[in-house]
Amino acid sequence: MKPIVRIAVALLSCLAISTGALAQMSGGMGRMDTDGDGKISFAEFETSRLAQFKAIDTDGDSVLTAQEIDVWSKARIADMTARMGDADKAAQMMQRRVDALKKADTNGDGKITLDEFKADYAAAFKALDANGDGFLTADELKAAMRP
Ligand SMILES: [Ca+2]
Ligand SMILES: [Ca+2]
Ligand SMILES: [Ca+2]
Repeated sequence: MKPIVRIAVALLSCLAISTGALAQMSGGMGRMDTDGDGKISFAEFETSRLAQFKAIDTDGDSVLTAQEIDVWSKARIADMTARMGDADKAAQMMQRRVDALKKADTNGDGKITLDEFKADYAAAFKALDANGDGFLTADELKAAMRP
């Protein structure tokens, strides 16, 4: 798998809210396919990414600080632990999500601005959209999951 695709998959796993499993998402396309046409448009992808940004950006200044990410990740770990009953696994899964998120910090100042975040998910979408038609299909997501 190309590194950019791996990052994109890690990002996508941030979005599969119920289990974090891409497998589940490619089956039901998760919550991103809001119009239910069986594929994810960039607008749907973007809506979902921006919702996540907003959820992490608790002070609403359009910058994600390490502290905000830390607070978010701890809350998600607690959430997932309650659901899965496995604190280690929850912590591991969140670590991957946080690592993927932090890759968006392209200027390395330890903060993720909205611009950095947007550039990151635009690249992720492009990497996943194998045939370049502007939509992510279940097949493309499945292909990205294959090692
Ligand atoms: Ca759709
Ligand atoms: Ca903030
Ligand atoms: Ca930055």
